[in-house]
Amino acid sequence: MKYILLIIVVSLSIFSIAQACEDERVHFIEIKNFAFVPANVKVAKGDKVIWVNRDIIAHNIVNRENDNVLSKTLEKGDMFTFIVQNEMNYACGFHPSMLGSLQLIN
Ligand SMILES: [Cu+2]
Repeated sequence: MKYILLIIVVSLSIFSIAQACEDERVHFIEIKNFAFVPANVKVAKGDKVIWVNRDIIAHNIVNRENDNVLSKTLEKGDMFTFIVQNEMNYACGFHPSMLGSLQLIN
């Protein structure tokens, strides 16, 4: 009986850990050759999005709906972390042809 309880407790713990990992998904977006790669990412609320600038040119992240500048100026190798609250179309403030989007799946 004790073993059965132990198995149940361990199973529930593993399930909780798996659930927690799933709840905190991380999406990496590379900025390279004047583009966001991938440009369109499917996300859920609470997901973490991390942009990494691979270019030698500086870029940033600007919300296209309200022109809010979300990140600092990202130099080569800089990262910007963002927790998803809503869908977002964004651009680079320095290079308006650089476009990307975060699309909500839930
Ligand atoms: Cu740019």
